[in-house]
Amino acid sequence: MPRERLDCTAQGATENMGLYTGRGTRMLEIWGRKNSYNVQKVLWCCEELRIPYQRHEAGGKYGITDQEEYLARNPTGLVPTIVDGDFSLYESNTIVRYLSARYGAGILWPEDPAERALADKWMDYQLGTLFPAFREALIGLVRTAPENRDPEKIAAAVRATAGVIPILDTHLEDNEYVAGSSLTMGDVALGSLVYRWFELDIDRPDLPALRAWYERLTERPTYQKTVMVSFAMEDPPGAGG
Ligand SMILES: N[C@@H](CCC(=O)N[C@@H](CS)C(=O)NCC(=O)O)C(=O)O
Repeated sequence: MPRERLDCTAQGATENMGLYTGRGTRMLEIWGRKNSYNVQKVLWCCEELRIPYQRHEAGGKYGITDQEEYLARNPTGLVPTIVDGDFSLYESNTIVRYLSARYGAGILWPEDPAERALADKWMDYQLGTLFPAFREALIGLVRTAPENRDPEKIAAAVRATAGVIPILDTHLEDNEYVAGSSLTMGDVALGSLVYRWFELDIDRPDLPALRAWYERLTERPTYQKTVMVSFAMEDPPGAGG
């Protein structure tokens, strides 16, 4: 992905070297629009670990993702994609795992195998259970103009989500964060999707433990900066999500 051939706009790299022990002075590069819930996982992860990064607009109205150079890095044509030195990667949860393992061992990446498996399990729950249930509501309410929405599809997705999200609530009754007493990559994978579930105008069951966890997340400046931002449709037909 030769950068000079891509029309991408760097979006303010963080300056904090913090915990980052990356290769030389090369900065992590992230491709993806900041209103994408999958891109937000990666941005939030970087902020938590104080990894300096440079973000380039891609996806939605910014395009780029259908260019040959982009597709060579990420043949799905979706965002996010990262480049870390010579290494490039796509799939947001995999990226979060990679960054956590490489730059956040003992922080977002639990060193205890059982604790790590718990974080992993909740990442898989996000991708394999929660998102499939919620998907049509997200597409309908965020990415579709009001006049083109299918209310029945949206309602079915809202009901399906209400059927699976109590699993997370029950787990959080005895756990401050999904893998125990501190924030891990498991929370990072869930946080941007759950933000949308709480913020969209939909019916929600009352789930006190989930709400308490969510409120803990909202207190973190890193979450406020990367996730608690507008995910609204930009230019119809929309590029939110
Ligand atoms: N499984 C992929 C899904 C990526 C995905 O669906 N990204 C959406 C944004 S949330 C996307 O690229 N949509 C098309 C676009 O923005 O142009 C991941 O987790 O990275």
